[in-house]
Amino acid sequence: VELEGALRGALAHGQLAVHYQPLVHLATGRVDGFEALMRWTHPEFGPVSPVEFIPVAEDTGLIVESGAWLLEEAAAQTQAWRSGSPVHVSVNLAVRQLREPGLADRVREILERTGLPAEGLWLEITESGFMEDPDTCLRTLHELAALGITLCIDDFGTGYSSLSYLQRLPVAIVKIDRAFVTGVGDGGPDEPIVRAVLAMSHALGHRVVAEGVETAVQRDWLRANGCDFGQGWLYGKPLAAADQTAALQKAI
Ligand code: G
Ligand code: G
Ligand code: MN
Ligand code: NA
Repeated sequence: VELEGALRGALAHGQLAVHYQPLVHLATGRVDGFEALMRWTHPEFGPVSPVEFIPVAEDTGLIVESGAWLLEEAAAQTQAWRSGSPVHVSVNLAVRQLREPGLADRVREILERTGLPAEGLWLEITESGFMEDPDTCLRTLHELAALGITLCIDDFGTGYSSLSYLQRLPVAIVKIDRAFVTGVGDGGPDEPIVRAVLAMSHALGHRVVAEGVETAVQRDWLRANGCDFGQGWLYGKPLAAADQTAALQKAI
């Protein structure tokens, strides 16, 4: 309850910020885009982890307003970057947002206002997201895909993974959870699983992002096994937009 009031205040008083983490095309080492992540710095208590405040924002419905704010901020920043290089931005969608009537219209309006083309926007959803209200969610996902937006399944392999979603949802990207990426390279225990996810995703025409890439050994294994993109501390931590602009100038 306390956190809820503080979060309302944060939204009203500009305490929320967007950080960006690079997502790299593994074959070339070039930055293909960024994941936008919400950050909150409380004037008294300092940084509050999204692990704490995102669930509160979801439960209270504040995620709808703060999520729309983040999407517009991230779209405007990315459109500014695109004058130099054709990057995309990937934004997390909470279940609550996905169930909001008129989400696709709202997203379309944000694209129009910021000038970001639909091809410059990826939206990440989790598998648990569409379990609650599959009909509404599926309809919304189809509307978003029809706009030309790229949809991603986030944290793949954890939670309520269902293989049928891989085929039934209009997604183009599968993001393999960091829990599995940690265990690849040097004969690590998760190599068979990651190989299988890559084969299955590619057979369905999806591209694959490995999350949480921290070492060159992991990167080399992922590249050798045909993974399309990597994201993680090896390439860069989430940082303010100004700090990522420099990263765009070079291949990693
Ligand atoms: O960035 P970090 O690892 O601290 O984020 C922790 C969790 O919070 C992750 O699961 C991430 O997806 C989620 N998260 C971060 N920013 C947003 C956001 O803007 N919207 C939603 N729905 N989740 C976010
Ligand atoms: O659930 P989601 O994938 O959106 O969460 C992304 C979160 O993962 C971010 O909060 C980010 O801080 C964290 N993260 C990103 N890269 C790495 C990494 O290489 N290692 C670890 N431990 N966490 C990471
Ligand atoms: Mn994500
Ligand atoms: Na993830």
